[in-house]
Amino acid sequence: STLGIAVIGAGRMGADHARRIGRTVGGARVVAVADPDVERAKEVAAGLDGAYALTDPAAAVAAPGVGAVLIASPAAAHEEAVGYALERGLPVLCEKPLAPDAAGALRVLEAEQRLGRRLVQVGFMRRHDAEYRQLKELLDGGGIGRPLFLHCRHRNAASPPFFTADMLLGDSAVHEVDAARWLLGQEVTAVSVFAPAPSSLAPEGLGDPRFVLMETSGGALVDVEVFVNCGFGYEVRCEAVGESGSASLGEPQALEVRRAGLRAGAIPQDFTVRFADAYDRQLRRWVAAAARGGVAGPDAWDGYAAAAVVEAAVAAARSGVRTAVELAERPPLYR
Ligand code: ISE
Repeated sequence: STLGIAVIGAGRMGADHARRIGRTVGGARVVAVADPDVERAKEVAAGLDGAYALTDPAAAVAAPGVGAVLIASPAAAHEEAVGYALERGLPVLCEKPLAPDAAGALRVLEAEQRLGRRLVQVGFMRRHDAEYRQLKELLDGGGIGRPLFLHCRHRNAASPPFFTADMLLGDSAVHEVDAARWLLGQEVTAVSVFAPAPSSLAPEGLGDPRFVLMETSGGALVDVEVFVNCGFGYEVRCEAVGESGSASLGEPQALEVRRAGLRAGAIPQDFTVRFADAYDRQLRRWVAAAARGGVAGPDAWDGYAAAAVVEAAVAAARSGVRTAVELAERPPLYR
């Protein structure tokens, strides 16, 4: 049978996920699309056979035939929408971040624990990317020895108009937080945030770019350049350095053309292109798991831990001081 999905949020990612469910992911169909802007919801629903548009997320979750919920609204609306799904015992794929702050994420953990099972998966799609998975396998297998450093770069061609300095950490750098926790199998214990003089080509007040330094429970260091108005394209790179080797991902993979004294290759402009396969795999695995009432990827604990690190990073960016990450005890449900 087909899993009916309510999509909450018809912005860029909501529209992208909904399209994937129609095209590349079998065993599921979109039943309802909710967005405060009903025209936007209608546009997304129009491309999907039998889906209808509405404004109220609670009504979308409660719609007949809905068996799972995909949340792609702005971060501040996630907690409420997750709540509607959990009230009905429905599996959730929630776009990152799970919540804008640790307290909100903690409330999601509490709600899930009251139910006694894990229903919430967070959309950290890099965990489904082929290169990231290879790096994870290499590290887990001890292929380069104990990891000492992760050197990460996170560059977007341009930030959307609604982007804020906090989002640079909470919406962009949060991916590096999750990737580091997952790749290393460690928690982040402290964060420092530095910045060069901001780029004159970035919107004023954004504080773009930034340099984030994370310390981990296993004694590794993770440095991250976050530059969301780099201008030239979308680039996510990571070099892991271990005691006996190093490994890098995200190196240019395009066809290389040599002509007139130059070497050239295309750079993807956007995350929906660079991580297209990862988004597909994430959805396919989630649909399969959701049909059985579970999750297949980063869970609410991962969402909470990332939110706690981001909160410390936001504080560190404001104060200019290295900030320790305060993490709650990991509940048995997530061990
Ligand atoms: C966006 O929300 C994402 O999740 C992208 O992966 C990230 O690269 C971008 O900076 C964020 O704004």
